[in-house]
Amino acid sequence: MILPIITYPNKQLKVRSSAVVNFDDLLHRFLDDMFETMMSSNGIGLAAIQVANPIRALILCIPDEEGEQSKENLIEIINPVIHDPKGNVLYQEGCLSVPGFYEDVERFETLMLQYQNRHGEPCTLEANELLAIAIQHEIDHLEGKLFIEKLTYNRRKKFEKEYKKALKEKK
Ligand code: Y12
Ligand code: CO
Repeated sequence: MILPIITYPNKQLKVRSSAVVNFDDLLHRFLDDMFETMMSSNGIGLAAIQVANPIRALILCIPDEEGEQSKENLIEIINPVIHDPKGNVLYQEGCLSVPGFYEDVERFETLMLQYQNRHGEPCTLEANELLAIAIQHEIDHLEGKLFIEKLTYNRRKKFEKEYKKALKEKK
């Protein structure tokens, strides 16, 4: 089932998500719906709060060298914790909850991630490049933070003006 994606400035996006404790069928069906929703919107990452569920779950499906996304590359990440972040990198980010806007954001270049999979099993992964950036972007969602909050004052002002204009034109 494709779920509606909440968009900025909806206040729900500011909610801090809570830890997942039940790794049951309901969670599995919800993760399946998140995948369908993300793929139907051409996303590469989606946090549960973006579809109005404030739980610490996110999914990522990084495209391969040909730019193709396949379910084999889907990573379901629950209750994540970042360890050992290193380096800095600038990347132009976009977000399904801030449609139509892309901005350069600074992130750690590499990191280690501890998380649980859909069965509650502990997992570890080492991330770099786009995966590391996407993990940080999605974990920020779990804290109620959007990438636009990392912009400088002037860039944020410019964004707000353009976004408001785009919203008005949509109506
Ligand atoms: C690097 C930077 C950010 C992330 C987080 C995941 N972000 C996305 O998956 C963004 C997807 C996105 C897709 C769009 O296309 C459609 O909606 C059809 C899009 O375009 C518009 O809204 C017009 C914007 C963002 C991971 C890695
Ligand atoms: Co996002």
